[in-house]
Amino acid sequence: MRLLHVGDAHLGCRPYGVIQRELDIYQALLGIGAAAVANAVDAVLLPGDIFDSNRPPGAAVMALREFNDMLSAAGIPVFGFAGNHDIDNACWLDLAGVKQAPEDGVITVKGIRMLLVPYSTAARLPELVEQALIAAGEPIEVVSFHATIADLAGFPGDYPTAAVLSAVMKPFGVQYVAMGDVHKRGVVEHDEITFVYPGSTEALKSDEIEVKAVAMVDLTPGEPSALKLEWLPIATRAILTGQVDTMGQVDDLVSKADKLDQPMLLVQVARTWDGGVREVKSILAGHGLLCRVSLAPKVPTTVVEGEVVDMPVLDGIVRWDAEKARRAARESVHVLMGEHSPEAVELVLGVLDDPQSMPDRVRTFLEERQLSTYTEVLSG
Ligand SMILES: [Mn+2]
Repeated sequence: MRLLHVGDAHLGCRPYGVIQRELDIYQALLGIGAAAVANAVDAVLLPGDIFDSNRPPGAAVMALREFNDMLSAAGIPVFGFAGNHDIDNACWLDLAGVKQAPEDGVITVKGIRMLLVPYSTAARLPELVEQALIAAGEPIEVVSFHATIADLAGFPGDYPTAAVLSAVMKPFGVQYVAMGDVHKRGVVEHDEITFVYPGSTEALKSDEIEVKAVAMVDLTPGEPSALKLEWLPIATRAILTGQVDTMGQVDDLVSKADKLDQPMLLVQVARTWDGGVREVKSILAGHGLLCRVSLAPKVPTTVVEGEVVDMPVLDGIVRWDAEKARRAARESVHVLMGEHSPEAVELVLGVLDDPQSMPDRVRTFLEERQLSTYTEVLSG
C-alpha cells in the first residue's frame, strides 16, 4: 500500500498579510495532488492543521475541495483530521469531501490498517494512543496524530519520545507513524517504527524555510523491514531573507531577487536607518517584488536562558515571542519581548491550561504574581 503523508497545510493562512502567499499555499496543495496522481498512491493522509483556523475562508475550503476532487477522480481517497489550529472543523472537511475516520479511528486501505488519533495535549498522547490501539485491536500498521515528539521538536520540551511511543505501539505491529504539527521535515526510527513529520507544505515563517516535501511511504502488512520512504518535493516560491542598513545592501538584495523566479522577500531594516522601512519598501515594490519589510527588533533577540527576567503584560495580553515562548514554556524561561502573536498566545493557552505540563519555573513565576491561570494572565 502506498500512502502519501502530507504535513500541515494551514489553508487560509496569509503569511505577513501578503495575499499572494495565501494563494501560494493553495497552489502547493494542488501540486501535491498532481504528484499523488502521478505516483499512483493508494491514499492521501492529512494529519491536522489542514486549515489555519476552524473558521477558514471560503477560498481555503474550495482549494481543499479541488484537491479532493482531483484525487477522487483518480480513485484516491483523502483522509484527514483536525490539529490544534483547526480543531472542531469537521464541517469544513465534510464540505471539501475529505474523509474522516469512524468512531474507532481505524481506516483500512489495501489491507493496511491506519489508526487516526484525535488531537490532544502532548502529555496525554501515549495514553490516548494506547487506549485507541487496544480498542482497535491488532494489527495496526500506521498510527497518525497531530502532536510534537521530543526527538523531532527542534526545541527542548516535555514531549513524549519516540521510545515511549514505540513501546506502546510495537505490540500492535505499527510500522509507520504519520505525524503533523512540526513544520520542519524530520524522521526518526525507533525499534523498527518510522516516525515522520513531512513539515508544513509552505514556509509560514522564516524559520520554516527549507525545500518543502511530502512523504510517500510503501507499506507491506507484517513486514516492517519492507517499508520504503521517499520524499516528493513540493514546488514553492523562493523566499529571500536579509537585513539591510545601507542602500548598497538594498541593491544587492534586488539583484539577488532578480535571479529568482518572483521570490518573496523578508527584509529587516536596521533601526539606525531613519525612515528606512518606507524607502526600502518603495524600492522593492518599484521592482515589482513581493516583500515584507519591517524594522529590526528593538529588543535584541538574545535571551537569558534558565531564569525568568521579565514577562511583560501589556494591553491585557501577554506578549511572547512565538519561537521563544515555545521553549520558554518548556525547559527554560526566557526574556520575552516580542510582538503579540496569536500563535504565541495560543501556545501559552495550551501550556497554562494544562498545569501538569507547566514547568516549575513558569509556575513559580505565575504564583509570585498571583497569576495562576491563563485567564488571569490575560486580564493582566
Ligand atoms: Mn501547524
